[in-house]
Amino acid sequence: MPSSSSAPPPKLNRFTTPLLPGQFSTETYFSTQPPPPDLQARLQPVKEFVERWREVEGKRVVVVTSGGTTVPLEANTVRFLDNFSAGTRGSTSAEYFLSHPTTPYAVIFMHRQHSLRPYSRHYSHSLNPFLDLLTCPPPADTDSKNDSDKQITVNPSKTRQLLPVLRAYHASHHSPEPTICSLEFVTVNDYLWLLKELAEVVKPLGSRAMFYLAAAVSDFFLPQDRVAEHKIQSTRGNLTLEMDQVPKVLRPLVQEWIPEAFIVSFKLETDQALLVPKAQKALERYGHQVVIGNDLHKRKMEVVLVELDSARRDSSISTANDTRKEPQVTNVQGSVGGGKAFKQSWLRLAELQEEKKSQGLPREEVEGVEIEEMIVRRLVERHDQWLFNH
Ligand code: PAZ
Repeated sequence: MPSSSSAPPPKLNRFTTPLLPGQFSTETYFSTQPPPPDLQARLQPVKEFVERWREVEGKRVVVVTSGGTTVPLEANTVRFLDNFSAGTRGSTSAEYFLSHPTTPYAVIFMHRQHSLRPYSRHYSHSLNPFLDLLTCPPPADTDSKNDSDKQITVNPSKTRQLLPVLRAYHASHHSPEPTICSLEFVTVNDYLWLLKELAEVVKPLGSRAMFYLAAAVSDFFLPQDRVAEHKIQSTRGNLTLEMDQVPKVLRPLVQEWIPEAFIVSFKLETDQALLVPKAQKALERYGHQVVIGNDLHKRKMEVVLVELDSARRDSSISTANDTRKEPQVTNVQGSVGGGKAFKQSWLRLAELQEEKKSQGLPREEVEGVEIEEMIVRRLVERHDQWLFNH
């Protein structure tokens, strides 16, 4: 078992990269860490969902991952480490995929238990409490036979906003042919196993499948044999944790499990200067299609899409200054394969607001726009291209 405390000699993974102590290859991980006990039963509805949509010619399916993973410190879990994410990005994006004007997707929504979900997210936040939607009947005689005394209705001032959300929720979740299917994870181990198995389930869709990996996944974990069974007692003094590295499953996802799919990953940073270089590095390393960089504090206002610029692969390209016009293209020195070029395009909420304003939308609608609408719109165009090329 890799662990820096026992300091075994470096092993090689299947790509012959030396593994440092405390690093797991994907193979070692899945052969030593047990799957969640009910994994296959949980996947069954997803298999049926994929089978149904596969028969609809041209229908696209997106796997959206959303929310943060936990790393439990105890098997009977009282304490755990968590990754930052409320599930806003994932649940909001899922809605825009479901309602895309020309190409509505079917969505497999793989999310952290109790994190935000499409449609219900509008009313689960403390800023918009669900109970404030309702009118409260006056206190009634509890013995009254008159049921109209006890009826609860939606406050008329809220129905205009609620109705389209409710309709979209019912159409996607409760129609005879639902367009969303959900799967929950809690721990990073649940997440990794679900992602691996989902890739196999979705594989028959080929290039019609997209992965939109917005979940915040822990980079570190505690191997099962080092997790305490019971609550760790404070009487034993201070607590020292030594965690191992989670394998980078993006590589096998892209290169082995489902190479035909269109794959989008996210990169979260707190130093904006790192966004583009780290996104480029991820693209070089894993060879997928798009990395979306977002800064923790500005993630609702702007994001950057970074892609390989295959048209300019070997040319020497200078950096443009204005990132708001044409996608900026930069050349990366010393990249794997040599001379790889990337293009980056910034998406900014202010631009979407301008667009809506120029279409004459009322002020409250302009103010309510979300950056995920732009992200999804752009990705659907890229997926069109991917399908055309394949
Ligand atoms: O769910 P949320 O809106 O609160 O946060 C979304 C996010 C910042 C976790 C997501 O956009 C993201 O960057 N996910 C990848 C995180 C990472 O680099 O592991």
